Amino acid sequence: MNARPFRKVLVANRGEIAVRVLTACRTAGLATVAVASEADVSARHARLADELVVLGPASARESYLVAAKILDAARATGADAIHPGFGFLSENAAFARAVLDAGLVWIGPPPAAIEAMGLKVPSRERMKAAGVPVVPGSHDLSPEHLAGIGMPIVIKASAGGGGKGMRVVRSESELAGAIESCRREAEAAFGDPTLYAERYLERPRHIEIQVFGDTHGRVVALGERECSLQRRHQKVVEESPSPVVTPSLRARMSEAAVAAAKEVGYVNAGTVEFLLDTDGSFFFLEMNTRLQVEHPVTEEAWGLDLVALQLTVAAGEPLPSDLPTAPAAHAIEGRLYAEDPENGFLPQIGTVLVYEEPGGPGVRVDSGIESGSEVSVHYDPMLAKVVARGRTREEARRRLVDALGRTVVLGVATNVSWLKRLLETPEFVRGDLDTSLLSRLEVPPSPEPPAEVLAAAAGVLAVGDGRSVAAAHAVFPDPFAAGTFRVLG
Ligand code: MV4
Repeated sequence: MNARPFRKVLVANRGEIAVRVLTACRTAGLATVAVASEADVSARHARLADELVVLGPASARESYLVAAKILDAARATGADAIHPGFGFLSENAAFARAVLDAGLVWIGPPPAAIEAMGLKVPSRERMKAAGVPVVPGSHDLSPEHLAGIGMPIVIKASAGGGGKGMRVVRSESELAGAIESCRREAEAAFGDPTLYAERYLERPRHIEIQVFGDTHGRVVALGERECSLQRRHQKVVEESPSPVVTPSLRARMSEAAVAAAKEVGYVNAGTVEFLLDTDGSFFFLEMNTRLQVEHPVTEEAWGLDLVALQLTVAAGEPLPSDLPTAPAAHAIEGRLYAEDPENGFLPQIGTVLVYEEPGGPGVRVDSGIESGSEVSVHYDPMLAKVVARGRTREEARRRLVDALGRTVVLGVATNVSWLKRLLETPEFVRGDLDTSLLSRLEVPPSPEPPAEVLAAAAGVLAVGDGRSVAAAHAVFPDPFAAGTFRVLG
C-alpha cells in the first residue's frame, strides 16, 4: 500500500460514478481531474472537475480502458491519487500496481487482494480454509467427485463471475455436454478453461455484505444489501437492509465477510457476496474488490458516505471509531436503464431530450446525464439510480414508486414505468424475493400511454420551446389523442 495524504484526485471513470466520486472529492476540499473520451468532453462528469484530460476516441478500449493514457493524464496534471470508480479498470490488479509504482495513491484495495479474489477456484479454497462457508462443491469434475455433490449442480468458470458462463445440470446425462460447452466458453471468454462445480440452489437470495478495511488492520462490516432482483445477471432493484435478515443472521454473515476480507489483507471498500438458501444457511460466492453500483442503499440506510470513507482510508487514516453498528432506516434503489421493456428489454440509444430528476424527502438520484445527453452504444445503458429512504421498508417503497413517477426521460425509451410496476407487485410488496423471481414474475403491462409521459408531454408543450415539443412528440407522437391530461403534483 501507499496510503498517505493527497491533494489532487484523478477519477478514472465516466457517468454517474464519476459524478459521485468527483463530488465527494470536491466536498473533501481536494482538487479534481476528470478524464473523458472524445464523446464525453461536454458530459456532466467532464465539466465537474477542475481539470479535464481527453483520452481518445469514444470506444472504451481506446479511452477509459487504456491504463497508460490514465497514468499519462495523472502525470500531466500533477494528480497524486487515482480513484477508479467501478467497472473499467477498477478490478485490474496490474493497473492498481502500475498506479502504486508510479508513486500515486490508489483509492482502492491492495493489488494482491484484487488478485486473490479474481480467480474463483483458488479464492473458494482460501475462503474455505479461513472458515468462511462456501457452497458444497468440487474443483475436480470427474464423475466420482461430482456424485458426492448431488443433483442439481452448477458448472462455473474459475475466471468468470457475475453469472457469465454458468451451466445448470439436472441429470447425469447432461453432465458431459455441459462441462464441454462451459469449458469452450470459458476458454474463449477468459483464456482460462478452469471450471468448478457447486450444488445448485434453486431459489436463493443474493445478499451481499459491505466491508471496509483501513491500513491499521481494522475491518468492519456495514450491513447487507439484498440484490436478488436481477434480469439476466443485471441488477434491477437493490435494498438495505434485506427484508429477511435478522440482527443475528446479520451478525453471522458480517463475521464471515470480515473473515473473508481479513484473509486477503483487504483495505478500502469491498463487497462479499453470499447466497442465502431458503433454510437460512448462507454461502460465500465471490468478493467484489471495488465500490459497487448499489452502494447508495447502504449509505442511505446506514447514514454513511462510503466514498468519503474511501478517501479517508486511502490517506492512511483509521476508520472512524463511531461507525454505526445497525441500519437506521430502509433504502431501496431502482436502476434506470435506457432499454425497452415492451421490446425484450432491448438497449436503446439516442439523445435524452428532456431529463428531470425527482426530489422530495428521502429521495436521492445518482446520475451522470442531463437534458441533451447522448446515450451511445459505447457505454453502459444505465442512466441513473433513483434511491428512496424511509423509516420502514413500506415508506421507502412508496417514496420510490412516487419518485419514479416524477422521473422524466424523453427521447430515449427507459424501464422507468416497468420499475414502478415491479415495485407494486404483491411479491415485491411482501419482500418475497429470490434470484429467479424476475424470470417467473409477470409485471403488469403498462397502460398506454403512461400517465407520466402524458403529463410530461403536456408540460413541455405548455412551456412551448421547440426542442421540448420535439421531445414530447418523439416519445408520444400525439400527446392529445388520449383526451385527458393528469398533471403531476
Ligand atoms: C449460484 C446459484 C445457485 N446455486 N450458485 C449468478 C451470478 C454469479 N455470481 C453466481 N450466480 C448464481 N450462482 C449456486 N451454487 C444461482 C446464481 C444465480 C444468481 C445469483 C445472484 C443473483 C442472481 C442470480 C440469478 C440467477 C442465478
